[in-house]
Amino acid sequence: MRVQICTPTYIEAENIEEFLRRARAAVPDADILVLDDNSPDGTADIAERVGIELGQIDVLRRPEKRGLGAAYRAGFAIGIARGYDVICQVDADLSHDPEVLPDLIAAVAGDADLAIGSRYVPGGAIPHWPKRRLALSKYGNMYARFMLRTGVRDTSAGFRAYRADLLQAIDFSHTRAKGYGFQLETTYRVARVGARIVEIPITFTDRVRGYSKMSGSVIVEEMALMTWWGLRDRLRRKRSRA
Ligand SMILES: Nc1nc2c(ncn2[C@@H]2O[C@H](COP(=O)(O)OP(=O)(O)O)[C@@H](O)[C@H]2O)c(=O)[nH]1
Ligand SMILES: [Mg+2]
Repeated sequence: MRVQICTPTYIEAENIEEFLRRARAAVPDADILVLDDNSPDGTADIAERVGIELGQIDVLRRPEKRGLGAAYRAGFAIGIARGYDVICQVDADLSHDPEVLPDLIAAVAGDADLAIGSRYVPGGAIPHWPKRRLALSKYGNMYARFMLRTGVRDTSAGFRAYRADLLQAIDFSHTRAKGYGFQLETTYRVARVGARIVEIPITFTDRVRGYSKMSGSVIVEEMALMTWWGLRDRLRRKRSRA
């Protein structure tokens, strides 16, 4: 099975080297693709240097900061074109423990179509998040599950392994979320095609170095998309009953 790991970066110079070393050790056979949006702190240069040393690591240098959704769309398209069987996504800030990657990949090598590293299933945890961030994420995910009817507890998680076939089946390249809403949009599409999703509990460690790029506009986009899709589905169900 050929595996690709997609890692988006924006201003992760302090984290990218340790991330790549740990990821390389955790999944020695996988190819890693760093998706950098022209970070002004030289993240891409570090990734390239470490990549040459460790092997099987590519860096896609994107011209400007365009948001997580756009970075993933580019990375997944490369993964599909290169014919990988499994395509993973993981953050570079070490919030996602690269050592969990083999478990996510194993789930997809089994009978899952999508494996999510989940903070909100039993055994999952976020030990260090401030109360406000925790509440936002927790209630945001409850709202997502209610609106989108995915059955998934951690819809906004960015730690995942996909069967490449599934990404094609959900037509990922035509998703529209610019930012973090990409996770919601893909989960929503996966649930609608009836694919098998498993959630594997993870401990999400708050980043020790660098800063979060989550912003108010990200939250507004997520809320707007979820509400729009959820209401549209309810309207459609009502019409089809009438
Ligand atoms: N390429 C790219 N990566 C991004 C962008 N925004 C965030 N990231 C990366 O996406 C991952 C998650 O972002 P982070 O700021 O840690 O979000 P948080 O964990 O929700 O606080 C990290 O690896 C970031 O460097 C972006 O606009 N473009
Ligand atoms: Mg983070």
